[in-house]
Amino acid sequence: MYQNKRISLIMPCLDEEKGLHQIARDLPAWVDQVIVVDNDSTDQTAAVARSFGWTVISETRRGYGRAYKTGLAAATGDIIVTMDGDGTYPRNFIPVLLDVMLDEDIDFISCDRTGHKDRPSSFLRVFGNDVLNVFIFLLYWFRIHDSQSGMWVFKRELLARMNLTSDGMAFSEEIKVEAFSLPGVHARELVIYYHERHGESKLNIWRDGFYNLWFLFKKRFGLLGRAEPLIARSETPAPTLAATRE
Ligand SMILES: Nc1nc2c(ncn2[C@@H]2O[C@H](COP(=O)(O)OP(=O)(O)O)[C@@H](O)[C@H]2O)c(=O)[nH]1
Ligand SMILES: [Mg+2]
Repeated sequence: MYQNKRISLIMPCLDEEKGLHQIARDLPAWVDQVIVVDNDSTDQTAAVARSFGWTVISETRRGYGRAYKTGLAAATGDIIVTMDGDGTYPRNFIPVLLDVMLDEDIDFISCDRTGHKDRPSSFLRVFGNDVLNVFIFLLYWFRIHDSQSGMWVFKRELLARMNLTSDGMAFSEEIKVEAFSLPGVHARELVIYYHERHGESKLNIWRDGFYNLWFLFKKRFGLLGRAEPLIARSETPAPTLAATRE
């Protein structure tokens, strides 16, 4: 619990046993629920996650977005935090992000890696991210600096209103497009640190880059239809009174 809110952490994982060890070392103890969505990893990802007392969901259908949809549907916290299982996103930023979220009544925070000068990223990745950011602006009319970031902090109740169709890497931009476009939702980007990765990236820069660009067009022009919401509206909790930190 943090400030009387239950916190769920969701991580899609494909061969991330090393990253999970690193995450477990400095994950705040007050995170109530940790869900690892595994896709038949060939290393000890599932066993390592269980050894920390975390919930492992085995998803047979491949894909980053598919894993997220399964994990998010199983989350029970009031607030959801997401990150890769590779250890790149900063666990010690979680309380800061939650403080900002609760103090400023933000519904969705997207973490921005682009302010970090030592960001371990190739030119192609930065360029591809920038191209996608520009197209998001042209197609959806909101400005974002890191459309491909995998760390988000948001109120679980938003899932009842989001149209999340992507099973692949485009899920990351899609959840932001939804959050920043939904009427009445206060969405913000905040800068975070970002660390070197353990293990190999599953991103295929050219294939995923072009696919994610094409995805933005398809979604904008209504070619993707509507997906079932991940949670029912009735599941959303009643508003709670502001409370003190645990
Ligand atoms: N369960 C599952 N996780 C995936 C899949 N593809 C990627 N991931 C995980 O999603 C996260 C993001 O992928 P990553 O390779 O780090 O992408 P990058 O951050 O863009 O280099 C990592 O924790 C991966 O292990 C998948 O098909 N299934
Ligand atoms: Mg990663």
